[in-house]
Amino acid sequence: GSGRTLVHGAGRLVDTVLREVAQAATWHGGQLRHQEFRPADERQVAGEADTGAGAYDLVLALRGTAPLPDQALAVETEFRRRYGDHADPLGDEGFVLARHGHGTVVLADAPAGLLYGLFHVVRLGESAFGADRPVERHRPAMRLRMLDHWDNVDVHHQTGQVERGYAGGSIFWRNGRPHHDPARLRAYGRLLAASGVNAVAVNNVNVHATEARLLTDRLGDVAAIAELLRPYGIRVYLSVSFAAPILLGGLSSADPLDEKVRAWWAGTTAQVYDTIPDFGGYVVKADSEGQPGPFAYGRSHADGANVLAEALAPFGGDVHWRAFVYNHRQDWRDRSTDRARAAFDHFAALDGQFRENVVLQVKHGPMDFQVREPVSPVIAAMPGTRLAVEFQVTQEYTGQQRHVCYLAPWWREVLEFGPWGAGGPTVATVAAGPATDDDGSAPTAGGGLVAVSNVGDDPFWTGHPLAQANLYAFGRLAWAPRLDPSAILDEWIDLTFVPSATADPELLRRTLHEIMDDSWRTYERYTTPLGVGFMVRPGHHYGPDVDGYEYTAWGTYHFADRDGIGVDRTRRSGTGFTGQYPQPWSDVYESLEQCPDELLLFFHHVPYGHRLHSGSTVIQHIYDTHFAGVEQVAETRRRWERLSAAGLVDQGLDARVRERLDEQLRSAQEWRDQVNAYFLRKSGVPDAQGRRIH
Ligand code: GCW
Repeated sequence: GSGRTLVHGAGRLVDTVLREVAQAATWHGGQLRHQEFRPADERQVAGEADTGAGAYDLVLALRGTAPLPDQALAVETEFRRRYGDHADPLGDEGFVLARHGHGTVVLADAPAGLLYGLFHVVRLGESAFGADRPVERHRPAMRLRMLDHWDNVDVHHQTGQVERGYAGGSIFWRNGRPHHDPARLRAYGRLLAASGVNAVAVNNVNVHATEARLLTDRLGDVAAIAELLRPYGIRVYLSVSFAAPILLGGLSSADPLDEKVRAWWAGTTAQVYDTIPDFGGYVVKADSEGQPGPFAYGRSHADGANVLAEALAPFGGDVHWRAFVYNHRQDWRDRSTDRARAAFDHFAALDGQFRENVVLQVKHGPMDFQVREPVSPVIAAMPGTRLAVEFQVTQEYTGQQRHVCYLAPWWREVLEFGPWGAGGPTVATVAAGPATDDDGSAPTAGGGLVAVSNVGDDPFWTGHPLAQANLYAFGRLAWAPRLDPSAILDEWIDLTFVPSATADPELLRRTLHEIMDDSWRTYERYTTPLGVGFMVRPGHHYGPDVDGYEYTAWGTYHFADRDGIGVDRTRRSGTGFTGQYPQPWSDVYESLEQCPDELLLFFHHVPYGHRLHSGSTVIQHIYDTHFAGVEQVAETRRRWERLSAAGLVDQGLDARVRERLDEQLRSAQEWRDQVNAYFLRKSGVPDAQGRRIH
């Protein structure tokens, strides 16, 4: 078409929509080709052929602003016919999309909806402007879709600037100051909004001395970030120290029941909202891995969370209180302490005691973002509490952005998991909260989906260029948890590589799928078997070390000896962790016969000769998967070579991916050799296929 676009409506985010359309010259073969931008008059972006009359190729309209342009009105009518009179509320972020005759129309109730609608049009590319499209309604499943940055303002002596960051320095902070690159931050906001993310916590949950001050005398730094992200509908959150009343307020205690402490939080929070009126709230890691918390005063996590929530409530803010609490001073001889049990043991009994604006933020697994874990039983245990589920986009335990590991297939599995069995509510529905009725009467009360960010100031954003797909997939799944990971990957490929502009789009698309679709399972094959986890080098967590954590105070993870391997977490003879699950999982995991293979060693200690459902023995499974995993990485590398020989990707990106694939292959071989050799020595059972074990 001519590329004529009409934007109808007003508001800060509508200005963003206008700017986006104005910059659209490069989108999808010029479908949104723009020549002129006239914000002052009718808010339209006109193509070359614009005569000021006739139909637009694209109309983006706010429903409340009468009179609606004709094309929008036609879609509005069809929308009402299709969804009935209760169809109205699209919410703050939802939109309606349709194509009629020659125009594609996006309708929304609020400016953010228009922005998401526009990004959806971009995602659809040329197909948004092809055949007619009946009215579709899009609304996010999760009200909150947040990224937590584990960024420090200062370079921390142990964990660097970004804790568990694999993409260079922080995008927010540099050398103790805000990172002064407004264009980059705006681009980040755009990237996040295009992926569906609407909130960001700007500092590490481990709050060190400098970072604690972001709450008070350095609040201006946070406001500056909020200012740059606001045009993309992104709200800012802050990780705060529970000891802030002492550290910053000069009080002698941080006891949540102390009146002076309450008053300090209330006053400090009021100042935050004076400076940042749309501030999202606080994220708190308390009594966890050395962070201060309410235990020091004999108070509960509910007491602790509620004092912050009370301070935030008048302004509509939330406190995200993390459930990642466990004893990190364990003794491996003590078989009763079980890190997997900890979050449930600490929190389940507190259900119903949290204020309404407390969100309990629960890691999706009971452990710590391992390559394979069951779903955390806490997710099923707190019906009276708003829960947010936390993922780790940053690849701490999944290859640290040196390995290709597309995590969406796993997240999708987690989100679709039914803690009460098939057919019941899923993890996604717990995080989303009670569904919004069609009449919009029940605002969703869930805590949403949160993930630890994998972005830094790296030119490719994420270190490994292919790790961008994880960021994108997180945002998409938080918006629509039932999306198919492979379809999400297609979207990402189209948006990132614009295959239609390359010589061999099919080769490009097929190869990226071959490399990425199964990469998480491949990673699992050459690293830790059957759900054991944690066989990593202590501290930085990269590369194999089978016994690295086995005898440390942080917990014991595989209990391998000459007879067998795995952690007995049964009620009958183990730590009793299986009892934290409702039925049917409580019994399924308890039972050696029913427990799924991939979690066998998470729940059971078995002899090496134990036969899996797959027919293989545990020891043979370990050998086979490690050999196979390395083969798959070698194949991945060959596939990329073919792409690169065909000249289908940008040179800089090609060089970066090749360097990472070389390292992935080296590392995978190291994993294979260390794990196989270790278990050959422990078990004395040779490989049935007689392969050489190094
Ligand atoms: O996985 C562990 C990480 C820590 C992190 C902690 C947490 C920010 O190794 O680096 O601390 O989880 O989630 O709090």
